[in-house]
Amino acid sequence: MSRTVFVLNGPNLNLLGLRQPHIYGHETLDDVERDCRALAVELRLDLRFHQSNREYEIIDWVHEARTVAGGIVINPAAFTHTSVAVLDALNAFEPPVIEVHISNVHKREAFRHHSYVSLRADGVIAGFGTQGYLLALRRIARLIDEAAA
Ligand code: CA2
Repeated sequence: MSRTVFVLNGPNLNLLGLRQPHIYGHETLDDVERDCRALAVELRLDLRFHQSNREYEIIDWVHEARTVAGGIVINPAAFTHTSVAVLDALNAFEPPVIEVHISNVHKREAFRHHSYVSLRADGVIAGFGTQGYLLALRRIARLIDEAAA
């Protein structure tokens, strides 16, 4: 099993830490990437970290992951609640997928309670702040280790 893990971030997450800190905290996406890369060294993972506001780019990265990755950590942001296309792409990816939400989507508006991506995700983390990304990486590393054992 490949130790390459894609960390994919959906629309508006480039604004992380710059707006709405009461919901999403003060860390920027660059901070999240730095923390993920530091943990990846410990977990012996090779990280590909991406963010896009364009649905097709997220889909193209999932397709690319099919050929090289042992897992995907994805915060699809608003595409979580709207995108059958992202779900279809993830359904064509076999290794583990962990869905991450910084906020507790279940404590928020009703439209955030449904996730297309959850129909595919092997695990979902919500409401742990940006620490959720690190927990997701630990889970993916464990699943990769177990598959190799
Ligand atoms: O809680 C999460 O991680 C979300 O995936 C974030 C999405 C939201 O649509 C989901 O329902 C839950 C929004 C990402 C936008 O992030 C921003 C961060 C700072 C300022 C503005 C937007």
